[in-house]
Amino acid sequence: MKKRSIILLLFSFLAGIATAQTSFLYSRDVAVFYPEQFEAERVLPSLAIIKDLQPMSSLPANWKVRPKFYKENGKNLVTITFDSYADLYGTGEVTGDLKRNGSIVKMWNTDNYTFTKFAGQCLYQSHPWILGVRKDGTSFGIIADNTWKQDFELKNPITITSTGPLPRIIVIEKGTPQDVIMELANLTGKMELPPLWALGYQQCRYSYFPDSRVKEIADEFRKRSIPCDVIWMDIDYMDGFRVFTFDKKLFPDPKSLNGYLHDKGFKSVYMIDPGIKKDENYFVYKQGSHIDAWVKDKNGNEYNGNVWPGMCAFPDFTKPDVRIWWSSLYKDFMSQGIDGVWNDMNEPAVFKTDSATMPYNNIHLGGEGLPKDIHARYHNVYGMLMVKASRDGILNANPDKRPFVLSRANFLGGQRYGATWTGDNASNWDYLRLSIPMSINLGLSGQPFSGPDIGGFAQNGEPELLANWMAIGAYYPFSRNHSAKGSIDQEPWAMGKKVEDVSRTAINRRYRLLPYLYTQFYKASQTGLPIMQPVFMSDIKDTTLRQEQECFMLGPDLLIIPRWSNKPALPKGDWDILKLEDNDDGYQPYVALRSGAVVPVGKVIQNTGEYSTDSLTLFINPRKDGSATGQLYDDAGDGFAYKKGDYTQYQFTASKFNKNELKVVIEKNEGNLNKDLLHWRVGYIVDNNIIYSGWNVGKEFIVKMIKDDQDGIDLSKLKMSDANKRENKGLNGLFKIQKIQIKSGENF
Ligand code: MIG
Repeated sequence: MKKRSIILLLFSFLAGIATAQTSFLYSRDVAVFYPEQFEAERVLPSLAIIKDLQPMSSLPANWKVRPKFYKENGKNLVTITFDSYADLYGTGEVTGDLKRNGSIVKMWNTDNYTFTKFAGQCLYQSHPWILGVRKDGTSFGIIADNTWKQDFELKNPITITSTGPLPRIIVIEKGTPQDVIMELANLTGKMELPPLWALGYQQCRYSYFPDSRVKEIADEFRKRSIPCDVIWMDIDYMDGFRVFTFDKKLFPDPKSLNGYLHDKGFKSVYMIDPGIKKDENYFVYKQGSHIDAWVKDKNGNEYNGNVWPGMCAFPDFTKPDVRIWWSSLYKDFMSQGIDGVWNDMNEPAVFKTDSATMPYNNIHLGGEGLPKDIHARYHNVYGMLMVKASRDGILNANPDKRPFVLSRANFLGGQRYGATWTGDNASNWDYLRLSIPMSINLGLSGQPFSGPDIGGFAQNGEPELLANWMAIGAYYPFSRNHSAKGSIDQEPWAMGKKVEDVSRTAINRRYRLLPYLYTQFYKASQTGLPIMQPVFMSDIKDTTLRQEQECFMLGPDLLIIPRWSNKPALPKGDWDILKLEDNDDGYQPYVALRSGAVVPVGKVIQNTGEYSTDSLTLFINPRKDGSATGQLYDDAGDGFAYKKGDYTQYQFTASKFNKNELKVVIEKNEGNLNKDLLHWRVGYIVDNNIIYSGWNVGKEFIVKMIKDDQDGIDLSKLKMSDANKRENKGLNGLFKIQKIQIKSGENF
């Protein structure tokens, strides 16, 4: 096809005129496919894709993964046949196994308490995205660029059923899964670098109140020397669940409460829901009504639905003026000394309905290119548009600070606006196991910043579970303990000394790993690569790793092996186990260091306010030839000066010096930040023990290398706990596929 005719075709899609199915290359490795009779005005503009997908050239004849679009029984279908073998991943945060072949995923944001509704096939976020990894590691990615409800059947061929119009399909072809994910980030955007404090350990429950209880919790952390950065305020701080207000009795002076927390090195995060109480005397309802902010019912009247505050109106976040107004509400709110915001219930969840949300034929007015359309079209992006407006508001309120928003609902590309947690899990082993593939698949879907409620939300936990969950919880990108109203306490100390000690050790480890972890966050913000990675990414040609979902990688250099993992599939090669404490408590996962890696580790601190990159230990696992490399990213930990070059990136390089010596060099290879030279030492492993060099202040260091005689992880030598003998039904056994009943009138 000639360029001109492609452009003509494209013009006619945008004008909504029926055309023949067409395809083109957007870039060398990205193909775009439009169906015949593409209904552009019902699908575009895309809220996921940030690039204008103009044709570069026609599709080469040997392009492998190609969709077919068709209609059958009034349904809009896409089928995609792929090679004879590919392992499928992605599709967001849903339940089930890491490897998603054979599963069904419904793209429909759903408030899904304990994940049991709709057979667990849809949760709070939708990512119409599949990553396919072939035997040889070459990989493809598929985006079904559509916000309407779509069902993905992950067989060969893949079948995508849209309950709205047909999507356009974007296919990425690359040599590795990592390259596919980076291209996904190029198309859908990246996470902005969060403030350092958001990487700290965080404590939540539904809810800490009154304010004296919040202080008590904060004091306990400091008294017990358990590091913690954030205390969270759930809905009970509000006056009758009216967002942007404070209960006069329980939280009479939020500013002084936040000041108290700040003095002790804590940040505070407060919840904001989308449901606005229908109350003529409530300023948010009054202002919103004044600007005609509310989502409309099918007759064009204000829609009301029941949530925590009772009858509520819901901001129509598709309207640009509503987003601006919503942003403006954060100004006074944040001035109370609030550090971050938690957007919940933004699927949007509506009580007393069969669908768990608002009627599909409600009306959103749109604007600035977004057309007026029904809720069915905008449902999946309601949360994303809300968190975008929230982020803008927080940034306007505090322009010199990096915003932090945690959102329950979101959509493909939503990493641009906020982090996420995986919603209402439960305090039992199945959910602990499930949390790992859930966060990994979120990372493989573009969202690197996620984690579950550590300890479990619903139900009462018990000490063994909490100890094991805290031990692994130190390695989730988002590390927060949270529990439901009515459930027993599960702060680190709530279940006795043993759990408290295990928790302290685990959290100490997280804080020691911060130099490495923050570097991984920086890389994720630059490349889109996940922070919590599947084990198979450590060796993409080794197909025995493709189903491993108990162990995971933290960045490319650390392999995390939970003590309860059962015969895990581990990568080959010479991995060193980092013995981080003198005494093994039996709960801390094994942390293995990749051959050829240098990982910077800091000191134990009580919160990120005490963070410093002075006195680093560089853990080194040199290859047989003595070579190893690593990086450290360093900046002020907050603010935006780093965007103007006020940061430092160090490169660590080890090489064989003499026969029994290793030379380690530190170079500043990027950034203008003039920090004092690092004070550092080297730690390397011999016979399972770490040998430390003395401290050094130079740029170069020679250490005696005693022969490293380890040769790969000998699993039989790793001591696993008895927890792996617990009944393990497999993750899919937990959520049996049931027929989904949707009442007539609710379907579309
Ligand atoms: O209907 O705000 O997932 O984390 O504690 C429950 C109360 C509403 C659901 C969230 C949960 C939060 C809870 N919320």
